[in-house]
Amino acid sequence: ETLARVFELRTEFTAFMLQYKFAIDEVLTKVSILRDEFTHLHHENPIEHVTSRLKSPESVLDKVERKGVTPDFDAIRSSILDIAGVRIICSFVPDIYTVLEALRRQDDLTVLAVKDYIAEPKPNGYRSLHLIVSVPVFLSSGTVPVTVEIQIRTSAMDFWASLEHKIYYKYDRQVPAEIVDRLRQSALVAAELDATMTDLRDQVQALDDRHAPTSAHSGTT
Ligand code: 0O2
Repeated sequence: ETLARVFELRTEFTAFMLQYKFAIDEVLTKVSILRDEFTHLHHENPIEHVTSRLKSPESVLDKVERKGVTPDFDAIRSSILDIAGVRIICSFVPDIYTVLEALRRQDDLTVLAVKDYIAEPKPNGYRSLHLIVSVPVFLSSGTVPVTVEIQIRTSAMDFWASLEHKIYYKYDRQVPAEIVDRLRQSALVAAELDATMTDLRDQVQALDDRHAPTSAHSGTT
């Protein structure tokens, strides 16, 4: 009987995790369509690249324990909101908000929460825009809403965050003060780089606009 329960739980867990995988697939399709549309119709693309990850079962259970969540599927579903994660990397900070607005306009995607760590960086210097969204996943048994965390950041923010993440886990979440300090400093440098790059882009765009052909016939020969 215990063995039967183990198999039952395993099937339930597989079904649980699969829903998050499908939700990632849905969001990736949406982002890929947006990206193609921007490239082909607007001749500019705010999306540099996109990655995704499904939290590992160990990592989900670790978070369940850390947050003191009741270990049942419904409680996990409503408390752990980043089991499915999609990360969108943009070149420039304003692009992040362009992508946010484009996602908000999608009828079948509900933005449940926005955390703007760009307007208000974390004390350690972390910057990114986080969205918690709900997307419908169409299963043979019916449609279920599934939560996905979408992180939107620039390449500079991503560079910083990936190094900080490695350091954080290398020191088992107990990073020495001196390193924390240097990371905070380097986050400021990354923010400065973002600001300079946006300025440069605006300058180049202004130049392009001035030199843009005014004649309706230009470029047709
Ligand atoms: P991984 O390995 O990326 O999955 P909580 O998720 O409940 O602990 P909260 O406020 O709900 O906290 O989530 P928040 O702040 O939106 O952060 C969730 C994810 O954002 C993290 O997932 C990281 O991916 C990223 N993140 C948040 N803060 C930092 C930070 O200070 N440094 C870096 N590098 N990433 C951060 P996980 O599960 O921690 O990690």
